[in-house]
Amino acid sequence: MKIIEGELSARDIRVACVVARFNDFVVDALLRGALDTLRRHGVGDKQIDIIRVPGAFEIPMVARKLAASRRYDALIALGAVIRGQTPHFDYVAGECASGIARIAQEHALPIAFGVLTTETVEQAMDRAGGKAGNKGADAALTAIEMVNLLRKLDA
Ligand code: INI
Repeated sequence: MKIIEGELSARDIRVACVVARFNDFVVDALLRGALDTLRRHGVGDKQIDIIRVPGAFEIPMVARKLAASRRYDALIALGAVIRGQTPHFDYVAGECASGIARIAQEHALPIAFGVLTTETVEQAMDRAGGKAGNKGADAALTAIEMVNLLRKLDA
């Protein structure tokens, strides 16, 4: 039996974080978590670009452009869509998630989904460094693992 899985070492990977400005009090904490995880796994600051967009709805368009550039081994999408704040929740969250999934598949590029979709601000804070961990950090780990897994599968 052969088990193939991605390592968590990341010295030679190039990553872009696509970061929504909407709900920045939550998203900044996700970004801190992602950057901390990338650095702890050996990714230097020169290997990381941060691209800011207005809201989660805009993430897929920028992700598509970055994917097409072939400059990055992985993207990390960070945002927070909070239902209590908008009747647009389902549109914004749905378009963001399906757009990211589509682009990742079309380009065979790992795009880690660090976009929170929660009912309340409190639930979002819990997942951005509070009692439920930091989903930005989790997304960074996923990105690293997927880069290494795809490299193994290509080798
Ligand atoms: N964008 C978010 O990232 N999170 C939200 O909770 C949100 N709400 O509540 O509406 C949100 N809206 C903005 C949206 O992403 C676009 O930037 C906007 O519609 C302009 O296209």
